[in-house]
Amino acid sequence: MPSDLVIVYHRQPYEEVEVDGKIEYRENKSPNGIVPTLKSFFGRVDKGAWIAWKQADDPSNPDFEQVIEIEDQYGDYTVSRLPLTAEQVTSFYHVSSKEAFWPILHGFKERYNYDPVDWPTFREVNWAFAEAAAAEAAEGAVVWVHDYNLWLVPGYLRTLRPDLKISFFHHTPFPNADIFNVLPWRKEILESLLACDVVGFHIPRYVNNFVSAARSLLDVETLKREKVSPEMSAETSALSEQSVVTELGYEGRKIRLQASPVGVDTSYIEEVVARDETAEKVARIKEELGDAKLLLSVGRTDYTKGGIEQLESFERLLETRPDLRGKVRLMHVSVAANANMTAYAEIQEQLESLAGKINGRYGTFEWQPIALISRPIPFETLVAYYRAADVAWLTPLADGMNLVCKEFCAARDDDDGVLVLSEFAGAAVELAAAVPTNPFSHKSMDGAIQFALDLPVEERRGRMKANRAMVAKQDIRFWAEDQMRAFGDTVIAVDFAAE
Ligand code: GDG
Repeated sequence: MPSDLVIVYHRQPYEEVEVDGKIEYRENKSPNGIVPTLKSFFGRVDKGAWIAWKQADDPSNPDFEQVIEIEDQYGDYTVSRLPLTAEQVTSFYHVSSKEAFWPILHGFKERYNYDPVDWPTFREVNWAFAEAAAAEAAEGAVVWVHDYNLWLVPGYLRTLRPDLKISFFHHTPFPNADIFNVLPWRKEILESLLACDVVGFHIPRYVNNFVSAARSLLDVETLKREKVSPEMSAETSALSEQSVVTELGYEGRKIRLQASPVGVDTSYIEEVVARDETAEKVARIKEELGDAKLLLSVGRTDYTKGGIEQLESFERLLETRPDLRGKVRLMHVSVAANANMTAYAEIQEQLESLAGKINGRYGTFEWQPIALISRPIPFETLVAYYRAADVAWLTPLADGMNLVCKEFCAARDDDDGVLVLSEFAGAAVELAAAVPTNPFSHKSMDGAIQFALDLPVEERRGRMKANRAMVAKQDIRFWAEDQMRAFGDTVIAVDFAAE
């Protein structure tokens, strides 16, 4: 049976585990993240489909079923697993996407590595995703494609199936023409995106940047521009915009541009917070801390996340504020998602060397200023650290959104804790009550962390209440609903209240 909603997302929507020689498909251990929200849409259609990839030694004869049927709490849906060789995965994902696109998307021209990109393989893999989506989609179905590693899917899909409604969401920033046009495949990528009905981004800045890139190369027309809502224009952020283009015309078609900030599952986080085990964990962490304050930083190991800049600022803090020695601890969680890539391995080494230097310079037998954690922490434990922290210190140089800051706020129903947030995280346009910091400036970085540590309790509460209200308002459901609404009435009715 063909599907009314097809989600194209490079990862599979469950964990595959082998039990007694048989493969079982299980829900991901932690219901945190966007995958469960995406799957929840399957409950609203007669039939859904998910397209992802799976590694195979011989893609023409894979040792697994390519299309499997799943029936779970979310509904009935098929999962198509495109068999890709290890070489194809490395080429399309680790090389083209991570070494060439990722640095450009985040504005790091100097890290852009063009030479190893194999464009024919990138096209081939994207074509395979498009073909698989076309095979599953019913007449007039919605196909929702995620992220830049699938940039060419909309264009191919439009050729294969002109009847479909295609939406594409970027989880990263989108740079302006000056930076985007470093990519030699710029025109092909933009033309593919303009084959969509809806192109989604986290915030208005990325939308306007996309328009700047499109305008530089193609004859696009701005059909509609709207004022940005107050919920997305905090003056404290470097990424705010006053107005945003919401409709473009290209080759006789209208393309809706939609800025919807991804949010977090506040109800799930609150449920974890309410558990007795969480309270016990928080108590243990606080006991361990004694009278020291906990600064918490969480993120993937990536040069975009500003980890080095943060450790350097922490070193200056200990240097200039001897009174804080023994009184603050920084827990820096930096987990490698792509440990085998040179750029990430380098950052990891730099973090380790800097943390070691600071601990060596200031630490004592009783007190180590930095705990550098490189292994993933279970989400429930992470929530306990969110609860125990005095300050969440998040300093990315560029970040599409940054969900950690929202998780931190969602976990603080005690209305305490201070969020220090980079002006260059997408979330900064929403969280006007965060303490803003500019990771490119020593003065700003050092000033913000000291300001946060010295903030009186009433002000902490006022800021946290305001941030929490925004995080609750623009949560994960708001995002999904907003993206779907962009299609107009024709599509899947969204009714979260009915859940
Ligand atoms: C991309 C964009 C955009 C981290 N450490 C642990 C752990 N995490 C979880 C956090 C959070 C997630 O990973 C990280 O999300 P972010 O949004 O902060 O960052 P990216 O991974 O770079 O995500 C980003 C996002 O897509 C969504 O569109 O916001 O800008 O770069 O949920 O909790 N989770 C666990 N242990 C850890 O040690 N369990």
